[in-house]
Amino acid sequence: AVACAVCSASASLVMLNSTATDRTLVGFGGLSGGGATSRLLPSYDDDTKAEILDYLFKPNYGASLHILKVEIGGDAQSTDGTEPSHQHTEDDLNCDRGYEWYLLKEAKARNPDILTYGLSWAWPAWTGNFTDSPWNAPAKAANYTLNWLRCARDSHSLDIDYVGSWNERSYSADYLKLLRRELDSNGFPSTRIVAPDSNWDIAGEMLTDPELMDAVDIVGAHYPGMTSSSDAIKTGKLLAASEDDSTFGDNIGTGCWARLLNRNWVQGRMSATIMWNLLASYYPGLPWMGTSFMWATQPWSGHYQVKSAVYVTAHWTQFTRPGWSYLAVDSTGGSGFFAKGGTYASLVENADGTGHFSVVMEKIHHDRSKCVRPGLPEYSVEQESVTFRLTGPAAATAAAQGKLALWTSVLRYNGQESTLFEQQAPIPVARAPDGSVNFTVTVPVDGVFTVSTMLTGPAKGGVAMPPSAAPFPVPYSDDFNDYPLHSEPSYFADQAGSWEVLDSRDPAHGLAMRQMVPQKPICWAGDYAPVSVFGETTWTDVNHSVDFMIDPESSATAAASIGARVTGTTRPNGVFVSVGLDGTWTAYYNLGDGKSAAQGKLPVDVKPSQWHNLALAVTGNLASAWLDGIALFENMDVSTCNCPSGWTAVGTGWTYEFVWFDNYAVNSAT
Ligand code: 147
Ligand code: CA
Repeated sequence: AVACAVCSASASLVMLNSTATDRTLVGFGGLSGGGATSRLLPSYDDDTKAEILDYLFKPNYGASLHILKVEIGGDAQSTDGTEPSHQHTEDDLNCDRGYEWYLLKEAKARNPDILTYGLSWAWPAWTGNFTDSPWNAPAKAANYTLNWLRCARDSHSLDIDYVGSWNERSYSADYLKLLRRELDSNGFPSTRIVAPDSNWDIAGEMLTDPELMDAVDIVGAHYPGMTSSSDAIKTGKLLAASEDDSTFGDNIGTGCWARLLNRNWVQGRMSATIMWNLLASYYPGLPWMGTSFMWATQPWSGHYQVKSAVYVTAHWTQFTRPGWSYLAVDSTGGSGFFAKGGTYASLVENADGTGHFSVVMEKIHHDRSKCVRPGLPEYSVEQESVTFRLTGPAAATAAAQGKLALWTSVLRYNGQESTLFEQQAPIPVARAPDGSVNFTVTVPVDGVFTVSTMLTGPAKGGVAMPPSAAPFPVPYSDDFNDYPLHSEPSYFADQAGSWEVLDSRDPAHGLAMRQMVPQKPICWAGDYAPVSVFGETTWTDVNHSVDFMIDPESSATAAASIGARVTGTTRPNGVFVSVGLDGTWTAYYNLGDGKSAAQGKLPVDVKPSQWHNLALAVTGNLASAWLDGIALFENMDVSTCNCPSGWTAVGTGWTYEFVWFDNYAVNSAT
């Protein structure tokens, strides 16, 4: 142990040598997508959207994120829904679909230095030459990815910093090398590749394949459990937890996150950590609800929630910047473990140790920092007085200022109030005879503290509480006539397939929403047939109707469907009825099991290009459905559905078809 001259005998001594610079900080960020996790955000009013985006992205305000990672929409289910592709088909190109462009631009508007990163979960079928993998047609897949970057640059003035390959699926060295060459020869030399967005295994191949080594700039692994591999470290590349957390956003989730933010560096030498997901703006009832910095699930009420992770993240993001250098994990470096548990990680502005200096400490109790995955080995923490001995250029900076900023958070549980990102009186500092600067801090259990030379700048922003939560407004109707072309109409949460607003060319209908995906994509989750859900997962008794038109480009198996009490994503349960070009109707309770509950002949012919109306009402155990006002069945017992409540839904039957919907009306829902 090092002798402690200036501190009390009971304090531990920690050395912070600001010349012991190590790897570069990439940054701390959030992930929108993988998938459809920001789906409801665009439907909020503009002022509320601005408030939410400020909490996430505005510098010196809230989470002040360094990195925004987004999904490159692939027309297939990617956890909480589908995100639309910029190329549904090889001939198609549209640079305005979805909400990720919006989010990227809003993030950049608040912080021009925010780093941006795109990654595919699913791919349109054509990108893999209609096989099950994009790696079967690397040239097509690379051009598809390049087109997304061109959309970003040419339509949205966004220079994307990082691009990945295929989320948590196989990587292809051929693809990664080709992508690097294509990026370089097509005007994207500064867009860097992160791979493989799964585990560390690619590192071994990088060590034996120089071209692959050159192609990959950052080795990114998911849920790495704070550890990387020796091969990954041997590559010399920056390492990232390019997706992490996924833990429900209460204070335990925030504890998980705080632990990761320090220990991904201290234990695994990762210099980026990205939370899945950025914003819980998807319907409660979908998978992984609320594993996010904030919740925004009610555009109709304006209600949203700011979680403790927003301000805890500020301890890192507001006191460091991408490009700063970590101090080494070493007893004479500047990052490591405290004697009584917990960690500290130091960063300096410049690689020579000059400029600003910050040290972030966390002492979250093991049981209150568990993430959803992977398991967390036992450790213990105790309150501890720590004397830090700062040396090198940062000591001179601190001494010249005469003080260091101290900001604290202490997470509390069981209804007790936490302190979140509170500015304390600065710590007075002076040079010791040996030139060092010494300061003592008592770090409590469940505390997150930052000490920094940044005396000004960081701030705790926020606005008054938003309105309270309220039920979805019923009756509700939408004629889709007031949306931009190619946009997604409010509240429809596509779970397979992808709908967008287009001109129906029928003056009686004007704009309507059309299912756009021509065949099953290269899926990430195993989609079945297009289906989009709507409303509240708590709805039991509903009466709703929709106009539909089967597009003349559809196949003979095309159908239009409507559902109630729907739960699930790719193969949902619920009470569904489909009417098809084959002249029959079918009632069924699961989209994927191939079973029908009842069938019959249609009372009127359904032909392509004709508009019809389909209505479904479910009350108690009884369901009724109508086509153009004529009953298909009435008061049918649906108790064997085992679907007590859920969203409403529309769909295209059992195959990928182009089906239009208009005048959607929820007449009643409770
Ligand atoms: C990740 C996905 O990349 C995200 O889109 C989202 O689904 C997230 C939810 O936690 O999970 O996928 C994973 C799925 C399983 C594991 C890791 C990541 N796993 O079992 O280790
Ligand atoms: Ca219309």
